[in-house]
Formats: sequence, structure tokens, C-alpha cells
Amino acid sequence: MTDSWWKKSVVYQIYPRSFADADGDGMGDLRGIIDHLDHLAELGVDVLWLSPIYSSPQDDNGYDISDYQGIEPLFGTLETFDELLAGAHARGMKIVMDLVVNHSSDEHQWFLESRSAKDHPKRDWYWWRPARPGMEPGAPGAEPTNWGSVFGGPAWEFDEKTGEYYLHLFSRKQPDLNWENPEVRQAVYAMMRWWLDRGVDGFRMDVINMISKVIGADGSLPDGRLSVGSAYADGSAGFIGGPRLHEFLQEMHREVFAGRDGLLTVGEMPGVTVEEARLHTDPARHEVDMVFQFDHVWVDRGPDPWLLVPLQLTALKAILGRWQAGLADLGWNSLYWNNHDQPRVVSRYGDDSPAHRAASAKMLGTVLHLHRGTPYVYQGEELGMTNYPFGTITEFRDIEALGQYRQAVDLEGRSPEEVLTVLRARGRDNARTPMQWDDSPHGGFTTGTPWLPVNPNHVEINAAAQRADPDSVFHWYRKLIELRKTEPAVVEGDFTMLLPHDERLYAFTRRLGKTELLVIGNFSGKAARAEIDDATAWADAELLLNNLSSPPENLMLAPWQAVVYRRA
Ligand code: TEU
Repeated sequence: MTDSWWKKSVVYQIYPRSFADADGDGMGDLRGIIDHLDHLAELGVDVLWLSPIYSSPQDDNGYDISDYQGIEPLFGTLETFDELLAGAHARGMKIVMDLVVNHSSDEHQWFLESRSAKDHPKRDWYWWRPARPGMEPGAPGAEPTNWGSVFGGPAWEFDEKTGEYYLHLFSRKQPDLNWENPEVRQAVYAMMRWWLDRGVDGFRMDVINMISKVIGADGSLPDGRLSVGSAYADGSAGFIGGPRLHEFLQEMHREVFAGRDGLLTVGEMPGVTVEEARLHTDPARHEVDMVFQFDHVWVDRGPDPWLLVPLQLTALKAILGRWQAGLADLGWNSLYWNNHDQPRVVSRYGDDSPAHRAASAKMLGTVLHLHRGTPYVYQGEELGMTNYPFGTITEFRDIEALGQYRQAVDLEGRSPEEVLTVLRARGRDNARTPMQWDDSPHGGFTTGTPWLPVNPNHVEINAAAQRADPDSVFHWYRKLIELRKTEPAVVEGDFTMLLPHDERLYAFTRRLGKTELLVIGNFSGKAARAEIDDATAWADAELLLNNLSSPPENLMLAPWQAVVYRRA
């Protein structure tokens, strides 16, 4: 494969709404991103992935798109976008757009037309179905299937006008597009080509493994399994990795990407297996360059969604080790701890108390970036930003938190406190509080009132302070990114997991030719010794990175310590 530049690259995700506000309306914008391009260039990242900036009613903060070729006025204009693209390119950074085409907004022209009449030519662009046989349309329980939506409530919305239901796996303002219809696919491909022609460098494809649904001979969709205590069923067997997914991705590749170089494609795929990911990322199959899998961010989630399960390090290592092994000879891994849907990793898998926050943030970054794959940094992760101290449900803005809370408390009889405990730890708004630029009142994010409050800890944790401090999390991430450029073993080396049963230490080697790297991270607040073969020899090897002031003695790591040794 000639064009796999992204193996050597680090991607930085921007959530535009929360990155930087240049016009003082409390909402981040494109001008704000332009103003901070130097921060990103200094960090050394190669690619910027922008969460959606298209025209959108903002029901799900832009993941509900009403015009795929327009810029949301809150964020700016196409002219400002072109300026951003040029500014990034001038600094050697590429821009990858979010592609949200499993669903559109219900305010998209396509849906307005589809909804208008049963015989409208665009009717079949979405999933319209009649009520369950023998049931009164619109009556409770008459939905075409028993599926729950990801954001709480049923996955079907009854539409009075035509007496049918439409499918929405997410909010009712996000109707699912019908990929069975070739016109839908061609419209999406044309839109993608339009952005590539404009100069963008690829796409992150939102829930792209949900575009093919399992359809019965009579056109019906299959009921899902209903678990005790939940109001709606998990329908995922009917839409995750559906029968035509590979075909659709290959068609998209032919129609959009073939003959174009220098692009990056990454498919977000909740529930994808290693075996499926091998097929999706096998270069010979022409689907996508890499996928986002979810196993390692679901490791602290039990069968009961409203119970916090503490991290078991051995389980995390088993998962990531399986992905490393599974994509070793074929395909490629993406590596991430954080994005706009996940709580802050330092609060989740690290220790965000003042004593250990910086060390544990550096340790987590080290372990992730030294795996084989392309690392993704989510805005603020390079500062070790933490979860927000949320109090009551009224402080949350995320449609998922609000919808799931309503279903759990109102329909399923959960106590508000048990639900809130989980939302405080896991809620998506933790990732969405504004970027902390400096110690001024709203953290330098806005001169107005931020749409979501800035974490009060911005007084200590902010970009200005960290850029000035060579020992900061920011400079640690800068070094990690730099190491990828200077040490080929980081990019290409084989991965071998060590100490799979150790509950404190995450240890592995990377080997390329005669070069070998040993990476050890202490995921605990207690000192721990790495009992590996060859420990004495390693203890004398070159110490490339160490996040604490003293080196380990005989591989005895202090709490949250991370080290990288090299020998050749
Ligand atoms: O997320 C897909 C997804 O599966 C999410 O439901 C995620 O697992 C969950 O929210 C974690 O709590 C994508 C986008 O990243 C997300 O922001 C959107 O809300 C969603 O699709 C719908 O477009």
C-alpha cells in the first residue's frame, strides 16, 4: 500500500461548539478554530477532525443535519470554512469532516418531502412503516418494532399526516435514511465528492455500521430482545453490521474515493467485532482505512446500564490486546480514549485528584500512543482536562443524558440519584464543556455566556499555563506525537502484550528489526514492579520517556508512572 500516510499521523478532534468562540455568542465557531491553529500546530498533530459544522437545528449538537452543503450560521460561513481549510493546509495539517449519513435532520428538505405524502417520489428515502398488524396506528405499543432509540423512548415516531411511522435510531429529529434506495446513496456520494473537490481530506463516518438494516421478506424489520426492567428492546441485531454494509462501503469507495490520494477514512462502528474490522480495513477490499471500535470504552459498563462497574485493568488489556493481534497482519487500528461522546479519560481510567492528575493523564496518553495504530486526541485531552462536577439533571444539555434520564426515571422506575450517579461519571457533556484556554473568567473560551459552563478548574488547568510549563501534560503529548515521527518502531513495530494478569501494570513491547521498545504504565495509586523476563537487562536500557522525576529502580513503578525504554 503506497498511500498510508495516516499510519504515521496523529488526529486531533475538534468539537467546534466547545472549542473557541470568536464572536462572543457563547458558542464556539470556525473563526475561533482559525484563531487557535497555532496551538494545534505546536502540538504537532497532522489531521484535524471537525465534528459537524453543517446547517443543523442542533437537536444533537449538529449530528442532525438539515443541509449537508451548508455551514451552520452559528459556526460561520463557507468562506470562513475555506479560510480554515487554507490555514490548516498552510501549517501542514489536513482536515477531515464528520459525515453523518445514517440519518439526516427531520428538517432536511429530503425528509420534508418524504414526509409530505405516501406517494411522494422521496417517500422511500427514509424508513416508513405501518403500525404493527392488528394494532391501532399511533396507539401505545403499536410501533412497527419494539426497538428503543439510543436517546430513550421508542425508535419509531408516529406521523399523523400519513398514518405511518418513521424510524429514528437516535432522536426523533434524526430520521434514518434508507440506504436500500440507490438514489439516496447517489445523493450522499455526490455530496461527499463536493466536499473533497473543495479540498477536505477525508471523512469520519458517523455510525456507519448502522446503514444496512435486516429486512424480512415482507419488508418488516425484526423485533429485538427485551431485557427485564427496560421499556424498549435492544434492536441492534437488526441494524449493526447489516447484510449490505460491506457492499455499501465498497460502492462508496468506488464512487467517491477511487483515484483520489492523501485521504483518510474512519468508520465509527459501535459494536463492531475484530473479525468484521479486518474485512472493513483490509486495503484490498476498498472500504475504510480504519474503524472506531467500542470494546475498550464499554469495558466499565455492565449488563445493568445504571450501575457503575469499576475498571478492571486485565479486561482492558485483554480487549486492546485482542484488537492489536487481530489487526496485526491486515488492516489498521484507530486508538482513542476520548471523543465528544465519552467522559474524560483522566477522570475515568486515571486519577483526576490534584496529586495524580497530570501524571495519570500522561500515563494514559503514553500507553495509548505507543500502541500500533493511529492515535486520536480529543480537544482538551492534551491538557488533562477532567469531568465536570455536574449536580442535578437540569445542568445537563445533552439530548442523550436527558432522554435516557426520562426513560429510566419516568418509565422504568429508577431512582433519580442512581441515574445521576452514572450520568455524572459517564455523561457526554463531560467532554463538551468548553476548552480551557486560560485562567480568565470563562477560561478564554468566550467573552459572552458559554452554552455549557467552563469547568471551574480552568484556573489551574489551561492551555496558556501548560504551554509555558515544559513539564505539563501539553508538552508530554507534544513529545509523544514527536516520538511517532522520529521512532519508526512506534508506527510499524510488532506489538506484544506482557503481564496480562497484572491488575496494576499495563506493559507491552514494540519490535521493529533490531529496535525494541518496552512500555509500562502503572494504572494504580500504588507502586508496582514489572515482573517481566529480561527485567534486569531492560532496567539498563535507554529510558526514552518517564513521566515522573525519578526513574524506576529495577522496574518498580511509582503510582501512575509511565516509562518507555528502548534498546537496539
Ligand atoms: O455516536 C454513536 C453512538 O453509538 C453513540 O450513541 C455513543 O455510543 C453514545 O452516545 C455514548 O454515550 C455518534 C456520534 O458520535 C454521537 O455524538 C451522535 O449523537 C450519534 O452518533 C448520532 O449521530
